[in-house]
Amino acid sequence: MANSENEKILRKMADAFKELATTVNSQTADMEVAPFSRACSFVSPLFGCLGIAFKFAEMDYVAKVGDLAEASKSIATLKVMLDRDIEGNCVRKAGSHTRNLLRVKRGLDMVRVLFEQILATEGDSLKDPASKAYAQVFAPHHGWAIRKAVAAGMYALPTKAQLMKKLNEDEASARIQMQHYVAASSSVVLYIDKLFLSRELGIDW
Ligand code: 1PW
Repeated sequence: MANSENEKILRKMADAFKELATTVNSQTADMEVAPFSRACSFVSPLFGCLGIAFKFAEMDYVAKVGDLAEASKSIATLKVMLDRDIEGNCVRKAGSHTRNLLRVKRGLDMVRVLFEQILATEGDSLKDPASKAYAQVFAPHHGWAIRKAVAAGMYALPTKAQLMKKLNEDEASARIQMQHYVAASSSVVLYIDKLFLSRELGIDW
């Protein structure tokens, strides 16, 4: 059903990430927490469009983006945020900003792979694109129970046509916004990976 709340979800995501990517690519300024968490919040409604089975993914993502938005009130940049957790010896602690950032980054990356797969796949089913995105980004970090639940959720995904309708897009306009998000989010994801790796925090936990 068309829903005015869902108006231009893809465009908002694409525009917000294009702006972040411009900052990253300029290499002159550090990425700030506030615009980053704001851009991430534009991705949340997409999870909601993927069906009831992804409600848990949405809740987890929204909570973690909310933590980053809260952090942005007192911490200017992602770099400073990581450095504070390093100083506080709490990088990997459950609920730390750094740990939440790593999870949120995975969410962004999974959506990037999902869009890439949708763009490359014929047909109306989202099962293969979503399964591939999950397998590539999250599955290596999830235990058996979560992997099983996600696999079950793949059967409750909307079709591509249903998703387009929820997003208020036709296929042509959606493809363009997805391509923009794919390009922009990969710069942002790479930037975050480099932040972690330059501080020897690892990205595989
Ligand atoms: C687009 C196709 C749909 C695939 C959706 C896959 C979503 C997978 C995320 C499910 C997450 C819900 C369960 C929560 C898991 C947490 O244990 C975990 N969070 C994540 C994002 O991996 C770790 O969170 P923690 O321990 O740092 O709070």
